[in-house]
Amino acid sequence: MSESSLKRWADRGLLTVTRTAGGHRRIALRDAIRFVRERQLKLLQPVAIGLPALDADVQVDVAEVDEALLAHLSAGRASAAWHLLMGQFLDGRSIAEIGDGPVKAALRELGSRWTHDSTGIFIEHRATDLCIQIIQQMRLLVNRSDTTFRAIGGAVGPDPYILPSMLVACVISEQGGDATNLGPNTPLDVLRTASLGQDESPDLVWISTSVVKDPGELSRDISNFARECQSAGVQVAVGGREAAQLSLDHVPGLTVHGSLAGFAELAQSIMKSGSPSATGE
Ligand code: B12
Repeated sequence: MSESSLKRWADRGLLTVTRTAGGHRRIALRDAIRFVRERQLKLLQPVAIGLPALDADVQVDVAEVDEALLAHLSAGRASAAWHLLMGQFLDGRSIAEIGDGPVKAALRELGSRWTHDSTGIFIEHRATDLCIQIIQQMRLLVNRSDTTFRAIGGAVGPDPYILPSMLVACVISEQGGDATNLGPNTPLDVLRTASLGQDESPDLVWISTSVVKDPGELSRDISNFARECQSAGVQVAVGGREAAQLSLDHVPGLTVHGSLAGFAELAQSIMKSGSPSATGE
């Protein structure tokens, strides 16, 4: 775009800018990326803003993204996988859509294609790591300093899965929240201390469940925890591959989600209602 277009957008408040001491307009990278995504603009020279070059030839139709990602992840083609997912991200696809769509589909297929022998585990670990790298980068690009709510969460108990909780944290960041991801293998007690045992409670706690050893016990523990959260004014969102196995009590503020997209709506509603006082006093 021409410099004058940029100045016009900035002056009309469409593009967030700050001023340097000398009065020049300064655009933060995350604000530039947000603008590009919201308006579905094309980034001609990503290198100019510190991103690796995006190969225009790698543009893939949305309907073919799942298949293409699976092929790249299976073969360990890191750069092709990066181009594909980052291209989708910059085209304005939300992180929730990317997680519910190509990432989940490709990994599900990888899991069913191989038995858990050495080759299968090698391919799974490599694919998981590639996705982690890409999603982590997306999170940095959507992180903002002016967050409107706080969330904390992780994958509870013996759950070793990294990606699900990481994706939830990304969705929260994309919706303007400040997410602390405690990651896999987080005991529920640790989540309790981190969320209710601190000076200031978060607005939201998320729990990811991909591995559930004892559904009855975990359901009771989460229900009790949700009650404690309720009295502190904290919402609890549960999701994950095994979430449907749980039979949770009806506790106000406790919701179960089958997808990141549904959860993004909840995060958005918390964002819109502003940061409520979460002390429960
Ligand atoms: C990668 C992988 C591994 C890696 C994990 C690496 C890591 N540290 O993350 C390793 C190699 C460690 C592993 C180990 C095992 N695995 Co494994 N693994 C997978 C695989 C291929 C991908 C998992 C993944 O990350 N998916 C991507 C995420 C993004 O998708 P998702 O979990 O569905 O999450 C989505 C939603 O549920 C939602 N969501 C998730 N959490 C939350 C939370 C909230 C709040 C919200 C709103 C939404 C939400 O968002 C996501 C996007 O939509 C799956 C296949 C699959 N179907 O997923 C098998 C799979 C889960 N594994 C399986 C098995 C059998 C095992 C092992 C038992 C193998 C063995 N014999 O040792 C072990 C068990 C480990 C354990 N301790 O329990 C089976 C499970 C079968 C079953 N139902 O029990 C699967 C399904 C493969 C298969 N088809 O057989 N595995």
